Amino acid sequence: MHFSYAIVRPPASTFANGITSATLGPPDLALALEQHEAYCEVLERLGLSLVRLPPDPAFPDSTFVEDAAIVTGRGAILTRPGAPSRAGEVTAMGAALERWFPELDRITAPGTVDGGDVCEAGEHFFIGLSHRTNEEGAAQLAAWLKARDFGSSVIDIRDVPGILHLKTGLSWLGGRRLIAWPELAGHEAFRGWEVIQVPRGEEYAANCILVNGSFLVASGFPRTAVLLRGQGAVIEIEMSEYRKMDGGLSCLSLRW
Ligand code: CIR
Repeated sequence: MHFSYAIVRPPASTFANGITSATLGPPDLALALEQHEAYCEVLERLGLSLVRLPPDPAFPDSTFVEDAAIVTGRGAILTRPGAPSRAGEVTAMGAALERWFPELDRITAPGTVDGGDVCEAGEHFFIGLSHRTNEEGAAQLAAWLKARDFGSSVIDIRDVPGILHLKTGLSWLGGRRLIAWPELAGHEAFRGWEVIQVPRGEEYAANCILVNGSFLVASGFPRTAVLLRGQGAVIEIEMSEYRKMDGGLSCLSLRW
């Protein structure tokens, strides 16, 4: 899908208080802001108009805008994030999206969904069942997608060590191609798909995005960059401060 818009939100002063399992030390806010701006410039260079939400110190993880909503070519739905500290992020996201999507739907209790668990692959969506997205949430989303003529399949990642969201370990490369962690690559949901395995030691780079013909990938993962270059243009983006907070490249923007 061709993207025209993206919502972004810089990290707030409280960024280091967000949830993380990483042991890479606290993020440097000034550097995180610099990296965020560089990320935004890449999106603008690729033709997207950015909707920039103001940083909100009440929500340390709110820079990860992708988790609060799912936007498709056939409508948008607000999620119900699985981490209690992130639930309120949906309010600002709803206010921002309403202008483009007046009929905004939402995941309702007891369902929970984090957008990071939802991997769009053209007409099909892979939905991760994780410690953030529960069965009820996944079922609500699958029904919502079906009503819009999208297919979906659910992938249980709850027992995969080290994976926060499905998209931590899976990205769509266009067509019927995916890139995935080796642990996920053999899943039955990928029958009929070509799955490129991210090289061992470069797992973080499996979270990449295809934006208007270019692959955006975290810098510092040369073997993955070579694999992606075989598929199209590659733009590397420094993500070090977001990685410290378990954040992947995709979650810094919500694109449509
Ligand atoms: C969290 O644990 O919720 C945040 N610190 C990181 C969220 C990253 N989001 C994503 O990968 N989609």
